[in-house]
Order: sequence, then structure tokens, then C-alpha cells
Amino acid sequence: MKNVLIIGSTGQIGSELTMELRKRYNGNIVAGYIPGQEPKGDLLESGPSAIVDITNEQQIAETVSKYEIDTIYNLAALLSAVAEAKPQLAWKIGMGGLFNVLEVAREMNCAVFTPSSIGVFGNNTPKDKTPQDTIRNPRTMYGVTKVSGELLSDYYFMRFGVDTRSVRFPGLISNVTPPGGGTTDYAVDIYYEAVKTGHFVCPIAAGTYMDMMYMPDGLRAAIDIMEADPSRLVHRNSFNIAAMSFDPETIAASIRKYIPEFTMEYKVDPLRQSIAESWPNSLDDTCARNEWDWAPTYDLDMMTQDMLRVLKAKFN
Ligand code: AKB
Repeated sequence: MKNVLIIGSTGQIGSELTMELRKRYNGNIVAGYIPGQEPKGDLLESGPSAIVDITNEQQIAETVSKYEIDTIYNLAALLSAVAEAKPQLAWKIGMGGLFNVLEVAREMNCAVFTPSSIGVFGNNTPKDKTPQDTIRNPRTMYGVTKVSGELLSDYYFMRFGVDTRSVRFPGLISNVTPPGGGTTDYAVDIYYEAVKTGHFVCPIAAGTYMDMMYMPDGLRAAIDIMEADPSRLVHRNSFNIAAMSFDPETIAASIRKYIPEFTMEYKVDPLRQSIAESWPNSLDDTCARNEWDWAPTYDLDMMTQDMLRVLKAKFN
């Protein structure tokens, strides 16, 4: 029996992770949301939900107590591009929110998963096959909150024994809930536009490589790291994980295998482009493979086939 609170359950990761956790565990899997972002459909009907604003420690504590929560998935965050537009709010949610979650976890004995990101790396980090333990000097507020979050989560583990664990997500590609305000979002939008209009205006320049992952692998990573044998974990916050690395030309070519008439033009967004250029081309995920048997399932072509199948059924 497992009782889990997902904070940010209606977002890109949360909407699918909550359903996956409900399939796997038969305890209280509580969909935490903020007013205006209420759960709908299956997410609402398949289990309990509660208003949980991450900036409100009391509200988190009350929900943890009411549902006897043992694990918190802390998914509330502003993504990289939107965090540059609202740096103060990004810090309040990313760091203030994490501090609230960790305090509740310390007092009420919960394990905590907080996603980190390829955004923890910066211009001085080795770009190719970026090692697990290396320079983390981001120049974005998103990256600053993610690095600080990794450090704070490790501190709570070492100082108070809170069972904190995390992975550094690459760009996550999914067909259920769209992301909002990320640098890697183009790799989601391109599939929607390929199916809906056959044409895509790309905000990221040709030749810009970033790590990406299909959502089913991302969900498995988030669950497997929390189930991993703690005695094998040398690292905790946070593990490099990788599945595929591509630039806009490569993903467009993959789509053209199944939609030959698909066309793409470039209108580069300077903010997203500068963030993308500061991130690695590809990560080395050896530590995750060795310490908790991480391995991705989907490569680019498998993901393209599945994305196009689902989106064609949705829109055609
Ligand atoms: C973003 O682009 O901001 C996120 C991320 C890679 O963390 N998808």
C-alpha cells in the first residue's frame, strides 16, 4: 500500500504520472492542484484530489496528514523560458515551494521526488556525453532553482535523513497535456503541427542538439528511482538520464518518413536559442544505469511513430 501526493498533478508530467501511479498502487494517490487548474475527466474521476498550493506549507501538511501520504511528487515549477520572464515567481515556486515540501517531509516522514533538468548545466559544462558529476553553472533562473533544489534536497537527506531522490529530465515529449514555456517544447509542437497543418515554424536553430525523451520513459524513470534499492544509490539529487539527442533537422527527417509532404521553416526565438545553446548536446547516464538499472525504451523513430499515431487519431 502506497499513499502518494502529486503536487502539480494537472501539468505535463503530473497528468500522466498521476494516472500511472494509480494503475500501479492501490493506496491514496492524491492529485494536488491549484484553483484554475482543476483535474478533469479520468484524472478527476479515478482518485482523490485536493487543492495544494506549493507556496502554502500548511495546506501541504494537512493533505499529507489527511491521506497518510508517504511519498510526495513535487512537480510544481515554471519551465525555462517562462521562468526568465518571471524570475521572482520561478524562485518562489521552485525554491520556496521545495523548502515547504521538504519541511513537511521532514516532520511527517515522507519520501520526496523533485524533478531536476538538463537546465542545471551551463556554458562551461562539457557539452557532449555530459558526465554525472561536473560543472553546474546555469545562467537562467530555471537552472539556478534546479541546481539549488538538488543541493537542498541532498542536504535534507544528509542532515535529516529525508528520502529525497531525483532525475535530470531532458525535454519530455508527450501527447496528453502540452508543456508550456519550455525551451525543448518545439519538439512537442512539431508533431502537433505536422499532423494538423503539415508545416512547422521552428524557434530553435538547425544544428542545436538537446537531449529528449518520450513521456512513457520519463514516467518510468520517476517511478523506478523512487522504488530503487537505497543501498545501491551513490547519488540521489540528481541523476542524469538519457534516451535520445537530436536537432530540429533530425526530428523533421524522422517525421518525413511517415508524412513525406511535411515542411519546416525557421524563425529562431533568441531567448530559447540562447538557453538551448547553454545546455548539453547529450548526457552520460551511466550512473543511473549502474545504480538503479535505468534504461530507456524509445528511440526517435519509435517515438515519432507513436506520437503520429496518437495525434492522427485525435485530430484527423
Ligand atoms: C524546459 O525546456 O524548460 C524543460 C526542461 C528541459 O527542463 N523541458
